[in-house]
Amino acid sequence: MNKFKLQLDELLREQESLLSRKNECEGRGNGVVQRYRYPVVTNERIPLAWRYDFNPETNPYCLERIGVNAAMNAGAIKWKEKYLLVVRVEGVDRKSFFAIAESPNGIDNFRFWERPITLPDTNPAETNVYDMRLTAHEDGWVYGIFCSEAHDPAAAPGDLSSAIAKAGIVRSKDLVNWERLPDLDSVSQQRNVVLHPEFVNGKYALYTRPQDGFIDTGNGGGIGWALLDDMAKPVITEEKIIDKRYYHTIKEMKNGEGPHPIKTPQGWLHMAHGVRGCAAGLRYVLYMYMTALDDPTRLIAQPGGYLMAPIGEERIGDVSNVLFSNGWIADDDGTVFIYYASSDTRMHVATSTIDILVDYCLHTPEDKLRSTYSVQQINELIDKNKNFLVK
Ligand code: M1P
Repeated sequence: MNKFKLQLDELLREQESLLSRKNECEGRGNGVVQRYRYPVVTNERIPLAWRYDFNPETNPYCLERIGVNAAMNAGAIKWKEKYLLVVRVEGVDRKSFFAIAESPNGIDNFRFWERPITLPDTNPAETNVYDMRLTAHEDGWVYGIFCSEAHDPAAAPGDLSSAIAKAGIVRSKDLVNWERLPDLDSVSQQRNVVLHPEFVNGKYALYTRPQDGFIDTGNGGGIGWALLDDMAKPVITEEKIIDKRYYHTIKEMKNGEGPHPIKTPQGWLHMAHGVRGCAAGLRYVLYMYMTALDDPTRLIAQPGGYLMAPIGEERIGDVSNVLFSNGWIADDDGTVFIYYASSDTRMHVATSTIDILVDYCLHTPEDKLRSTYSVQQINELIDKNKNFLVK
């Protein structure tokens, strides 16, 4: 056998053993979520046909021709009994695009469809696209809302970093063919925009994240809410903040809605990311909150602190100290698959149940915003526990 074929076979074998490796639950943890040991999608799992030229005449050294840097921030949906991630794949050229990886059980064996998603190219200024949230809306379409980024046309000469973030919108009925709708029209920049799955007062409802600049949210006070008459004419006329940021909390600097909320008998269950600054830079964690069924803008539960923060190898990557989630799947039996990326590098899964997440939201003490109240909450728990001490 020639050398080229040996090398290619070896690459295929190595990748297959990675793709087919069974994932393992890491144990009970704090009881709320169970992490799984191995990442579910990484740059190494990107199909070799996307990266290698398989022709020995044009690739005599069997070199990778198109490198992939990261596979992260995936939207998620259950589709024809399969667990699908719309992964943000980032090339070594720093451009991101979307590609669907599919698993039979939600925790391992994620394999990419034959080709990445080809988005309709409607705006020549659009340079980068990322972080798609999927919503199977009650109108019958599956919508994908993502960040569409362009160089700021008003940037001073020589300023090659200033950028503009907008919400791009696509919809599909088969997840293969995507119709591009106009970008969301908003007075501020927007990232982390998410479509609510139901009509609210006959309108489409969006979770927004108004921001003054490309990085800083500035006056944008937190996660917002806006109603639209028509997804094909998406203009924000009014926006209100429903989940605010506060001083000295996990979301002091920024926050953003994760995937669309899950409907439960007790209310809408939300997951979001919160960002604070520290000497090591920005720290991104995942947190939860709940809103009322009859008014998805009314907060009914705000468990204090984070649900998940980066641990172990999750803490290290391209942008270290980051957990980010824009996809989860609630199964009919109540299992919730939380898909999250660590440090802008790789995708993981953790599981929980709707009942446990609701219990977590309704019974975790709120952040009362001062150390003295934190001690008070612990003392209250100790007092309560006195009658139940196990000898
Ligand atoms: O690098 C961390 C994250 O930063 C941005 O999120 P946010 O707008 O909330 O700060 C996004 O670029 C996201 O993709 C990235 O994971």
